[in-house]
Amino acid sequence: MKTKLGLLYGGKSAEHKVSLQTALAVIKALDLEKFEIHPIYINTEGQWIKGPELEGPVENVKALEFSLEDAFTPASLAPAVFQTSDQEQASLDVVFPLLHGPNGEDGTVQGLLELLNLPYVGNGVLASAAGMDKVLMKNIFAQAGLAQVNYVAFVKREWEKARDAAYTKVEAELGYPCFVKPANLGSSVGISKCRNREELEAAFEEAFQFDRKVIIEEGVIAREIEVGVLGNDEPECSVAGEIVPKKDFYDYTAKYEDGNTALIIPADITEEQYQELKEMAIRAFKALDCSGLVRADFFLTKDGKVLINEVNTMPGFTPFSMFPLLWKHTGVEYPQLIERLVDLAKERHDEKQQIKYTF
Ligand code: G1L
Repeated sequence: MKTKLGLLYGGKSAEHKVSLQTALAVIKALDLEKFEIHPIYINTEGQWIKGPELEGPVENVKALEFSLEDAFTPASLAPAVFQTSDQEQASLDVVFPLLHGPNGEDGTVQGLLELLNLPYVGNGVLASAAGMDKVLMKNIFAQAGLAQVNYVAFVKREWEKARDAAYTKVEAELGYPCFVKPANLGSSVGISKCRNREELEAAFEEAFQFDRKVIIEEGVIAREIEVGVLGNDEPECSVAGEIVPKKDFYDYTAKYEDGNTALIIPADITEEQYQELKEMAIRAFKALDCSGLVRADFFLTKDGKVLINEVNTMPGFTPFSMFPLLWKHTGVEYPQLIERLVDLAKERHDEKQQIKYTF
């Protein structure tokens, strides 16, 4: 029996195009002997449109951007698009959500899939939501005893009531340089580097445009190292990779280029550093109650200290993104990675079905 895989992509976010490109790459990699592909497109208006089952690879993203006229289910009501046209058959076996930002990565879509009792790839409601909030994530890391940069956080109201007290606290606990960021955004808008009080004031104004909660992190001089984690209750780590800003990498022979950065895989770090990264990545995965996958991002400071920066519960996922490349170098090619994630989704769902909710 083929696995009926629902592919959920598009979405009402800035990452709409990235999501489409990722869906295209995933479709290309799927073995049609093993999978039936049921595309579900969320257009930029936020409407859910179920397309026809895909009988073969598609040429370009245009073929994935359904309009309401060619919809199998002209749904504004999401659950309807999860039914297959054939009433005899069950609905989808597994859903693969390829969505970024609010309503996709923050646990809301995962919540819908839970209510429908459908297995889905990747992190659940709790990990997705906690992973979207930098303050919550860092508080959980702190509780798990993970080394990280110092940080402070404010909600808008606190800052409005006592601005100077907020700035003084930042200066006393972190000093300069520091980074001011909106707490809840997966992207890089509203982020500023501050070297003095004047810049700090402007940075607070800017960040509060994007969120009611702001985090300020100590600036460190460090290399950026990432590892991929894959699994459910016994997660495993990939090799490590390094992100190098392009302006710095003339002294590297970069293997991959990605916008303004180069990816070096495997990262040139010591065996001790790699063991520490792995141990911390797994601890972070468990602390956030992750499932399926995360990309764990670290700082490696000048004096050799390993600090966790964040985990990404929905990392870039084209064949040229860090997470798939890390696994490729660990011996898991892109199509196998996708199949493994689908299996992990089924396993987690099966296990959950065994849980008793009444007694
Ligand atoms: F389902 C997975 F595997 F968990 C998953 C889902 C989504 C992995 C990676 C992503 N990433 C994205 O959807 C994106 C960052 C490419 C979105 Cl635009």
